[in-house]
Amino acid sequence: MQVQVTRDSDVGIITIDNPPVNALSPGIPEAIGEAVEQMERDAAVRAVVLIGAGRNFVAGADINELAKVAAGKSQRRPLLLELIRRMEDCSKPIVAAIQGNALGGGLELAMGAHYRVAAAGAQVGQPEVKLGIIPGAGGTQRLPRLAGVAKAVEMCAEGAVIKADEAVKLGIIDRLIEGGLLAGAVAFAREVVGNRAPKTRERNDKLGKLGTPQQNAAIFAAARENVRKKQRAPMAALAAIDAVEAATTLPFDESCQVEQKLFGQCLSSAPAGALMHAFLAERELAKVPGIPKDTPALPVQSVAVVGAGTMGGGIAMVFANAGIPVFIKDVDQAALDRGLSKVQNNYATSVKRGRFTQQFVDERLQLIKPTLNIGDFSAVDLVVEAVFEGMAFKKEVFAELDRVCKPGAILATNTSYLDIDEIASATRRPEAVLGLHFFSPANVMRLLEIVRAKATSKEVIATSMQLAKRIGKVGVLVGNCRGFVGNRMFSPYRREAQFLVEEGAEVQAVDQALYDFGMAMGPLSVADLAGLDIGWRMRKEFRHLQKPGVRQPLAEDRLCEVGRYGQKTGAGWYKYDQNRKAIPDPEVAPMVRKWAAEAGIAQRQISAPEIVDRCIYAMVNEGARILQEGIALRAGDIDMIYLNGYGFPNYRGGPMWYADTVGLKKVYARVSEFHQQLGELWEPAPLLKQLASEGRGFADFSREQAAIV
Ligand code: 3H9
Repeated sequence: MQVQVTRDSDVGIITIDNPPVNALSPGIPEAIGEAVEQMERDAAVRAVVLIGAGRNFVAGADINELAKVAAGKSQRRPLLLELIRRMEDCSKPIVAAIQGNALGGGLELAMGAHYRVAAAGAQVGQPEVKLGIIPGAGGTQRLPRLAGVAKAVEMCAEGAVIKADEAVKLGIIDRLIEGGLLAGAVAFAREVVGNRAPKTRERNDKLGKLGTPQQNAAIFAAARENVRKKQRAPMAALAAIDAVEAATTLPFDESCQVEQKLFGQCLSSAPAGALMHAFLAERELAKVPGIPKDTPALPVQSVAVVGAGTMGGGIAMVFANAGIPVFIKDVDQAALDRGLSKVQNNYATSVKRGRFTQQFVDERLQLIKPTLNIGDFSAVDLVVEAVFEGMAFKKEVFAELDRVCKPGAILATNTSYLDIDEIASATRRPEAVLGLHFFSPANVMRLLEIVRAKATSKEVIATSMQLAKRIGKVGVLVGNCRGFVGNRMFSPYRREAQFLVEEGAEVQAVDQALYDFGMAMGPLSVADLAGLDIGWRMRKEFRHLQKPGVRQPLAEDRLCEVGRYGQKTGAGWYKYDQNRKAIPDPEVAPMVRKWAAEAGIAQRQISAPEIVDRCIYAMVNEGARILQEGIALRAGDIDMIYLNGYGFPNYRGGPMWYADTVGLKKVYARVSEFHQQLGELWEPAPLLKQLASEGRGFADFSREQAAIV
């Protein structure tokens, strides 16, 4: 039974029991409604407690179900609005007892109760906007009545959750319960028996006077300005503000209709589909065929990092921030000192910005232990190698680590593109070797590619997946190939950005088109930030692998040849001032035109939509190959890599989701067109061709693959 009814003498108890988080899945609202009716009829019941089983009260409407509605695959909306009104109309006081999270529909349900009590550590919020929707069961109407207009606008438009003690101050929660929540809630319910049970929808004192909209006008104006500034696709946030505003200008029933209409509009919008996909895809990551959740993980109580450069230092900070002691080693004292001083500077900036307290930082720094002696690694559980990219050197490091580290210690490499199997071959423990590919700056970026080599054991993978969570990263399991998933797809994206400039597009036009598409930064600005010389060196190293006759990007190599490596040399695609602010450089276009003319590349006008299609579809076409090869387990995994590591707009769901929403028939047609115009680099991936002809999407393919496994 997902909703249980019991009694503690004169107090009826309704328990919602729908693991893992008591989401209001189909059938649950109906069952709560029946339980309320039963309480109403039971003469022995004088008050009611509504509580969730397990760690949470209710985490909201069922996102799996809402995602189906957003995708047009279901019409069924959660039947919450009527239930909440029915609860409010109950003649016996209902007390919502909140532990863990009361979010979205969960908070809306609690606001339909006459009182709310909470355990310490509980939190409440209306995070719907993060899913591209707004509260759809009266949340925008009842929250301002409890918390006041300004706070309700903020909570509904920004989606942040708040802790129980703040919720008490705001009037959302009536009392914090110390000790057992249920017993405390039952006692509270007895206290309020006989009181006139306040209906939230009738509590108008915090709304301002109805019919005098100017009272709150400044709050709404500031909120709108704020979300437009902070969010690239603020549709849901603006709708949430409109809905709260309606609460202050219209009678309850009418303003509820405004909320319903806006909720419906948001729910059928593309951003809602994309953001719900992102929520669910992130949770899917932990599901790895053949590695069940109960696969024993190895303990990771101490870590070591080889290499105190920018990457190594950042990685050491990640472990220290999670409370895990970490050695950091480099070849000489000077390198170690440089690395540590960077770490200290990073922490100092975090303190200045209010992200960490000085005490937190002092404690973290205590956990970072610099050393020149690899012998110190003999007892650690995990080593992450972050030395410069070069196979021969990496193999030497791994052979030494293998000699020094205890049996069973995991040896990970942070390489961005080298073959992990070959690195593992330098050890006698290939089962304990894998890639842990952090993204720069490692202490900030959420993404961690967990690269599985041929021999990597299930336990080592399970350990790494759990460790990713522990250190606050989104861990995505990927297969071993050049560039893994992220960089392998980024390479054609970057290649096309360069080609476009070589064919006549302005540098700024390329960046602007992709920024307007939603990317955090344009590809050429990203290249300047990362350093153009990295690709230049790599191209030189792998020149022997290039197919003769296939077009290669030339502009960045030439820019490097004239000393323009990007931000680090003050010039690349752009010029940079002393604050590293990009300034368009009139010298670049003539240089590129000259190189293009020498290479015989015809010049033409290129539109913004073509820029986007060229760059994004190049990425998607490679993604299709990655998916077919099994290098990524699901299309959603690729999307998670792009949302968390490459600045892809979350409201577009990731490159594979975006392609599905465009329709693979269309994507394939465009890729085929580019293939004809631009040659073999654009050969359509077989999977793209197949799915397009079958009228299916990458998500369908991933679902089928999962079913086969
Ligand atoms: C809404 O309420 C609309 C309303 O206004 C009314 C409309 C009429 N549904 O995150 P975790 C699953 S919109 C379905 O890893 P944690 C999740 O998929 C909703 N499933 O745990 C995962 O499944 P699995 C507004 C859900 O402890 C498992 O629970 N609410 C839902 O790190 C564990 O999740 C929100 O946006 C859901 N609502 O964090 C809150 N929530 O085990 C969304 C979770 O198969 N939820 N699951 O992988 C959260 O923020 C976090 O899950 C929470 C727990 C903080 C609750």
